[in-house]
Amino acid sequence: MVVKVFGPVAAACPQRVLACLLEMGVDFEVVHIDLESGEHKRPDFLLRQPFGQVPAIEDGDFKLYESRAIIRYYATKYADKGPNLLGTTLEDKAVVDQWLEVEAHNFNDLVYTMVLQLLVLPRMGDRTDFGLVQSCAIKLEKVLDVYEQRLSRSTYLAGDAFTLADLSHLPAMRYLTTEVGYGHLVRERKNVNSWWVNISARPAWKKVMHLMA
Ligand SMILES: N[C@@H](CCC(=O)N[C@@H](CS)C(=O)NCC(=O)O)C(=O)O
Repeated sequence: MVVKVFGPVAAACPQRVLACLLEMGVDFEVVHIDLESGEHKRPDFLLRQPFGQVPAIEDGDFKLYESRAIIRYYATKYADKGPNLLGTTLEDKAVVDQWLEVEAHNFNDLVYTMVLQLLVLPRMGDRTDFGLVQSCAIKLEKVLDVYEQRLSRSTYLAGDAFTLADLSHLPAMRYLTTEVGYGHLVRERKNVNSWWVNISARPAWKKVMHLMA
């Protein structure tokens, strides 16, 4: 039975899940959920994701939402089948978790607000708050300075191997570098830029981009 992933392929949070499934070699099918028409707020979808957000998955009788919980689940479930995306020792795993938390709370929230303000609200006929975008960009510079330091000491965020900590950044990094016009924040930082060039060239991520095209 293939895993069902509910959500549009173009949305960042479902992309996190797709990248993980592709890395781990897990078969899946995408069940498109149309955000524009509000399908994610309808009662049948709220049974899958009570907060009315994508993604959600269905794997036989098992259902789960929250993209980072889903990637942890599949990286653990298929640990013996695919690459090790979780770290090896207890300490390695803790560092992966640390950077997953940084991604969720220090990095993603800022990029998400910028995407919302610059792309989503204008599409819905609402005005962009450019002051808010600017304040997010200033905060993001400080966050990326921390990344720059970290990546001067290791190829990947949690050490010398690609893990969920890196994978989880892929969707928002793509938005930042290609969709909202803030790619210079990455290009100006040598180590962050090399890291992004490296992780975005992974075959699994290229397949996600291909699904999106
Ligand atoms: N923490 C949730 C966030 C999910 C989320 O924000 N999904 C966005 C798409 S990337 C969404 O559904 N946006 C529509 C909405 O919030 O109404 C996760 O990681 O799964």
